[in-house]
Amino acid sequence: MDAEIADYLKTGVEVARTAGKEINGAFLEEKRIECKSSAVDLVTETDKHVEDLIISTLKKKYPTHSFIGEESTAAGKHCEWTDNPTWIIDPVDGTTNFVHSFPYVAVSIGLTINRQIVLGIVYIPVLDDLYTATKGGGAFLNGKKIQVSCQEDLKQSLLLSEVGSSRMESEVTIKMKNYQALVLAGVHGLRSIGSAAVSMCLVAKGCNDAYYEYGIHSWDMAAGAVIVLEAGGVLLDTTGGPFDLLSRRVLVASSRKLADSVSSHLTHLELPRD
Ligand code: LIP
Repeated sequence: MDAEIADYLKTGVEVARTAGKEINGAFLEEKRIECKSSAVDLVTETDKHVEDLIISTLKKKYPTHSFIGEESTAAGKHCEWTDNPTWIIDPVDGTTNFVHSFPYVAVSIGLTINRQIVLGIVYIPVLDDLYTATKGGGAFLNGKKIQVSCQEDLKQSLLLSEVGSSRMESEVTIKMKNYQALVLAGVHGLRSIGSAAVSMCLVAKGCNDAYYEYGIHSWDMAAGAVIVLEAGGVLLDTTGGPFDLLSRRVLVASSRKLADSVSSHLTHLELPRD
């Protein structure tokens, strides 16, 4: 691995672990909750504090780098993605899980250079599971190489998706229609665990075969995207076209064949870009 990327990875892992300690410390405590875009789009003090901690640590070490963070964007900072090295951060991916002390909560840190995702770190502090990947360097869970399943058959597959935080009837209707189409197509199961980053890592690890979601953001997907690719998976737009980090939608799968089968059952949602 390139020495510069190795240094970024080491720093990113250190800060993710520090952030994880903060999340674990607050996990069973009572949380002060605020709402963002909807009554079910939640944020806690921990989200804000952990994002500040991650960005200030990385900024100190890499003062010329750029940053996109979920909570800074929610607070009004423009989401500007350029060729400059850009850290894309979700301090607490799975905030609703965190609020309910449901353990799938992750620190998600991706780094893009020239708008290519070059590294991804997803740390689930409650489980002490650390997923990492660098472009061309493979994907790992707690230092052990991981690989997607070899599933190609929709009828033999276990899938993941989410209803998300929009409560617009037209969006919810399409999401439910998609669930119904896949269930009736005969999948083994369709799970929702409340975190895009964790969902992508479970596909990378091979214990789930595909995940798609509409309505998520670059910070939910950046790290998981490179982890799935480096584990041998495919990363696409939900239509089966090329993945676009700002498009608010994603489809990952163990194989192109399975991705195409999932995509063919979806009614697609167009969403405002990040
Ligand atoms: C969450 C995503 C999840 C989605 C939720 C939410 P957050 O991110 O990871 O997949 O369904 O609506 O966007 O807001 O907890 O960081």
